[in-house]
Amino acid sequence: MRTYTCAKDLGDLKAAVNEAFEIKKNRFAHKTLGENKTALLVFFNSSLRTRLSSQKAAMNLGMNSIVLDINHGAWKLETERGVVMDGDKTEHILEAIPVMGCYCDIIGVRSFAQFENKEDDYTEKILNQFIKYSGRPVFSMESAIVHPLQAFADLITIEEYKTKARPKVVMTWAPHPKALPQAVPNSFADFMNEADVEFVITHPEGYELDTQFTRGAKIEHNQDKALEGADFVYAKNWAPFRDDIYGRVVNTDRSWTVDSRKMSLTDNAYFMHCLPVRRNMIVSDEVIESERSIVIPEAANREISCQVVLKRMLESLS
Ligand code: AN0
Ligand code: CP
Repeated sequence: MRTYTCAKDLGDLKAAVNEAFEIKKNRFAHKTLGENKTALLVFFNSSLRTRLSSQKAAMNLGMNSIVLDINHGAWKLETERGVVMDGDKTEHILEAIPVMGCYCDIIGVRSFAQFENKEDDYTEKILNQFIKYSGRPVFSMESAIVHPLQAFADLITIEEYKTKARPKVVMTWAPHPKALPQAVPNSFADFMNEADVEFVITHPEGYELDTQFTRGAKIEHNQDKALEGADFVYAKNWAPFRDDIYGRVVNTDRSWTVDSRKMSLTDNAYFMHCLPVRRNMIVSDEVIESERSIVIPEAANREISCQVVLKRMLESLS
């Protein structure tokens, strides 16, 4: 595997989930595969789970890892080609990326959507430069429009907890005070569309996601109706994708918050969220603390999803 950005990169998803279960049974089974290999984890944005789970996954495979926080200690990077660099940016990303590639074997990149230019975000301008200029396999640790390590961990979690052959999975928009990227819902939709589930998306008007990710998924604007009979409720805020309101907060309607009444409409559903989550905006204290909340096992599976990806990248080296 040379790049990891979407469900398709995993090939047969069932096989990938089975590989994840095998790794989960014995996460040290391949502890020499990564011997003398180094993962460089580059963060342009904050992280708790991705930062820790990726290092842990690398360690389980016998790899070393180097974490680079671009905004804390590295030179300020220019990302536009052709600019006269007479401002506050000291180094160009076109030198920085190949230099980073010199010191490692695999690179993970976190670079959120900037909401300044939709085309820059939706062409994955930063991530694709890493793919093009680093000379290394590159995986997204949430880039502008995808978060495939999260979505794979979500799928593993659903496969672990499901009690029906084809569970109903409802992804619901929920309110948040700040503009958040579409990466998590995009990748979740990408994976659910490939998985054996009944997938429904619910959001207020104006919050339609890019159809390259939602594809044929059912969209129901009435949240109560969407939640009926759900086996899994996957809550997430995202800012609008639509051109005229791209990346703006146009709705903070707290009637969309997932609370006990909303959960009572479901078939005793499990509650999921990628975290970090703002309580009593996205989800009530009662729901996230309830015994049907699986946000912690979901986060734990981030180690496993990353380990499958690193393992496959290591296997493709040399
Ligand atoms: C980010 C987002 O919504 O994309 C990261 C989630 C994994 N969330 C925040 O910035 C709060
Ligand atoms: N879910 C997730 O990616 O969390 P972090 O932003 O803390 O890495």
